[in-house]
Amino acid sequence: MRQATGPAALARPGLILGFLVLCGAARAETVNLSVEVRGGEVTRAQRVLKVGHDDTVRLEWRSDRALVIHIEGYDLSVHADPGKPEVMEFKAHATGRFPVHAHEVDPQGGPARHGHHTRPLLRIEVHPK
Ligand SMILES: [Cu+2]
Repeated sequence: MRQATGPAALARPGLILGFLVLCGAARAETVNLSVEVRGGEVTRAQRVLKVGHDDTVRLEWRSDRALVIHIEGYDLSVHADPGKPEVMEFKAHATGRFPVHAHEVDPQGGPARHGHHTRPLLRIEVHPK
């Protein structure tokens, strides 16, 4: 059978998938992201952060109040204070969808309340390449 060429061929899902697998396998990137938390919320555009499998993710957090920011699954956390950006760096070794929670810090200096009953601050999606 003759192979179709041109835009029609590119639109075939199998070809596109093959293309992504071939191109993505060798190159893990470093992804720099900056997230601003205001009043315990992020902008709509930052509610889902997408990265690729095995990328090195460098995530900078800014917050207008003291928070402990915690990525479920990866179990990473940072303590973000107003005027003091914190950077989280990790390799996205596991694919999937990972909720990120912001925990209020006790102003009295006690331990951060830690519950995951509330809506996550955002989600990180790690996509296969
Ligand atoms: Cu948590």
